[in-house]
Amino acid sequence: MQVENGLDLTKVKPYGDTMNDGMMQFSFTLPIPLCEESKEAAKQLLIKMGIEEPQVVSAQDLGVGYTFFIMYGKAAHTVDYTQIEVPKVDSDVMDKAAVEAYIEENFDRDIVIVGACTGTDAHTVGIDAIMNMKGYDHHYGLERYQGVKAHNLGAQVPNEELVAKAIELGADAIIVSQIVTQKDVHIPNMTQLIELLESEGIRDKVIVCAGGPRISYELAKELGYDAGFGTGTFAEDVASYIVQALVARNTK
Ligand code: B12
Repeated sequence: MQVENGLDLTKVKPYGDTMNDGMMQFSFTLPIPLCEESKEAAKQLLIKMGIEEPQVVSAQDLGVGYTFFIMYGKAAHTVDYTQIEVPKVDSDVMDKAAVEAYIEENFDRDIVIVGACTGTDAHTVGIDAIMNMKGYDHHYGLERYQGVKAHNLGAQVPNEELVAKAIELGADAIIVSQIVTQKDVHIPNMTQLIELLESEGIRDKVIVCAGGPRISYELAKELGYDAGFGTGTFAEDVASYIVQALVARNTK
């Protein structure tokens, strides 16, 4: 599958200066002091990772027996881009006005969405970006949508509190933000929410979505959620998904 500029989609390599040169940049820290031996260790690591001609571009002593490296090298491997299939949200993304029109056409009531950043996670900015009236990056949040009643419970919300609020408000959808993923802390927390919804007998009655910079659609599905949203998500992405999923489920 060759094309004019030398790109073969069945054998894609990183691009540095010229097509197929394979050049990549790496940055990482090794827990050893800055010296010639640690630079050699960094090179050997890259070689073991399948990188050819590794070069140390910058090595900085972090002052406590650690060294931070920036390295270049050539990737020996390629990927077959034509064979890649990524599970992702299967709905049309509508803008705010189109979502509002869709609600007007398909529902004779407001859609109730309850959201929170849950567990020990204190990062409010992600859920606020999606829900707050002022929105994020020129995209208004759900609170501003006609036909949506959005309730943002904030951060460090226990799953029990989120479920109780969703029941009290008769939520159509629960949206969860998880930003801290160190040591996979989000996995038991996200799983517990689904278990609580199941034990309350309402899992099938609500759309449940998760979002955050390290949340993929695939992970969310694996954990029992209806959809997952990663970086670069705006309110309209999740709003479009929710309203279309409700119609598909015939929840009017
Ligand atoms: C600001 C910040 C903080 C602030 C948070 C203030 C606040 N009120 O939110 C403070 C200082 C409190 C903080 C604390 C900590 N932080 Co902090 N923090 C950040 C920082 C710099 C920015 C996060 C942010 O606001 N991004 C902007 C928003 C808009 O982006 P977003 O969250 O990705 O959200 C978007 C999408 O992901 C998505 N999305 C997010 N949620 C949802 C939900 C739904 C339903 C949907 C549809 C979409 C969606 O849509 C949003 C818009 O596009 C990041 C580093 C970074 N640059 O990302 C670290 C970072 C997230 N923090 C980190 C850490 C480790 C911590 C601490 C544990 C540090 C510590 N040792 O104390 C504590 C945690 C405290 C706790 N209990 O949670 C790590 C997390 C690493 C990891 N893999 O888990 C990061 C990545 C920094 C790092 N590189 O180490 N932090």
